[in-house]
Amino acid sequence: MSWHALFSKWMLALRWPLAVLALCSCAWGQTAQTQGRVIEILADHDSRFRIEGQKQPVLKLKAGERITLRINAKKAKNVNRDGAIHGFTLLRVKDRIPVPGWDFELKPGVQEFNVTAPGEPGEYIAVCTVVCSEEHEGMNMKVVVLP
Ligand SMILES: [Cu+2]
Repeated sequence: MSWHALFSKWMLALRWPLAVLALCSCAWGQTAQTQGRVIEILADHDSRFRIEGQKQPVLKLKAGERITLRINAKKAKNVNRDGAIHGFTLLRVKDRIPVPGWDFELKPGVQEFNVTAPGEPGEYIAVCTVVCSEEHEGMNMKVVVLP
């Protein structure tokens, strides 16, 4: 048997295990992998964003930094039709333009999002996008992007 024939036979035998392996590693990458710092945020039942140890939470990031947001969401008063209880969207303060890749709906419980900080230093604000209670308009958090 030639080397080539042997190789083909070997690849044929391995194709399913390899496919399964590729699929698993892909799923793992999407669900369980965090990147960089993990920042824990509480989207609370009283329509406030909280970061442990901070009275008036300010999220400080480095421009272009890759992080994982781990957000624990607790239901306030209202639930969206799709089950979202809060939202989390990042806006640039000077023009309120949303930052691409930073727009999430939050379901009850803990969820993780891998995001990249804006490349442009400055002031940003994270706002809730679900009308979660009459306090909804005040549900926001300052985000500062440092050079
Ligand atoms: Cu909210």
